[in-house]
Amino acid sequence: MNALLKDRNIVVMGVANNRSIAWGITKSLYNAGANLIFTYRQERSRQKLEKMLEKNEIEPQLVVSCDVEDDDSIKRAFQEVGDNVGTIHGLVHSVAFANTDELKGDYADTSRDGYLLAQNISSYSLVAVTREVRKYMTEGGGIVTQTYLGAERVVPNYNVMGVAKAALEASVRYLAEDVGKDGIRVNAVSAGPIRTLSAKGVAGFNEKMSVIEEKAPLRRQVDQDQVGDATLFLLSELARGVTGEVLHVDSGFHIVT
Ligand code: NDP
Ligand code: N5H
Repeated sequence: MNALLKDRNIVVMGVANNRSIAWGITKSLYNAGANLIFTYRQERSRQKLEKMLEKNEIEPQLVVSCDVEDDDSIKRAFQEVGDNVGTIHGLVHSVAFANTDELKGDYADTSRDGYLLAQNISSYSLVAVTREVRKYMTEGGGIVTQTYLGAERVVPNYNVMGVAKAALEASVRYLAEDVGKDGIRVNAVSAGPIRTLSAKGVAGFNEKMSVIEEKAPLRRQVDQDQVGDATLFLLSELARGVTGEVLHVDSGFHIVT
């Protein structure tokens, strides 16, 4: 237990189950004293989340529906959060989506619809959400999103998602400039492979995991708790001088060849 986020109202988007990166983040933020607000898309995710919160004796401030494909849904969600908690001090964006059949084979075969879908949910959503949440971040604060090395390098199979993450990382920089004048910082965590619901069944995932143990400087897997603590750091005053940054939490894998 620490008090890095004591009395801070933080919105967490993207808990689907107890393997979600956003759930690892939830535990770190809760242990730092944050008041937590959650958004979910699927009813199944809401049910799982509420069970997990109960089991871990975490009392949420609010749980609201938010489909990031839909501007009205985003607007409604943040209005409801703002009406309930007043000031928001932080936001965790941990959502992405692409069609599974476009996460393999040639990137050149990506369809227009599939490209736009990945960009819409995985990248544009950060822009739309920042626009809404900043209205309630009247005391400054932090926004943190989740990205992957495939934004910077060609990682086989990551394909359309790599291009969406590249746009997401560029958005982090442009948004950081926009909201910096209001004392709001925008950063990303670039995590190594973690076995989650999204990662399940995608081609090449197991190989990507095993190479971390062989090649990364720390020679061990990355987990949700490590990403949680790095996200906590970026949301806290400890990172008050950090914005527009992509922080790798990948056992150092990105520095080796
Ligand atoms: P999860 O499957 O646990 O989480 C993905 C989340 O995205 C789900 O909660 C899902 O909600 C949500 N989501 C998808 N579409 C929408 C939408 N239209 N509106 C709102 N929410 C939506 O996987 P992860 O925890 O792995 O993924 C979280 C983030 O971490 C993603 O950005 C991912 O790219 C990133 N990441 C993951 C890595 C990994 O190895 N796992 C590595 C690096 C980055 P619902 O289920 O309710 O639809
Ligand atoms: C190089 C790799 C492995 C290959 C690429 C994986 C990319 C995964 C990202 C997206 C988010 C996965 C995805 O959209 C899956 C969906 O098509 C199907 N799944 C679902 O609908 C589930 C039920 C819901 C909960 O999922 C979502 N997203 O809503 C990358 C890996 C080494 C690292 C990795 C897995 C990165 C990443 O960005 O997630």
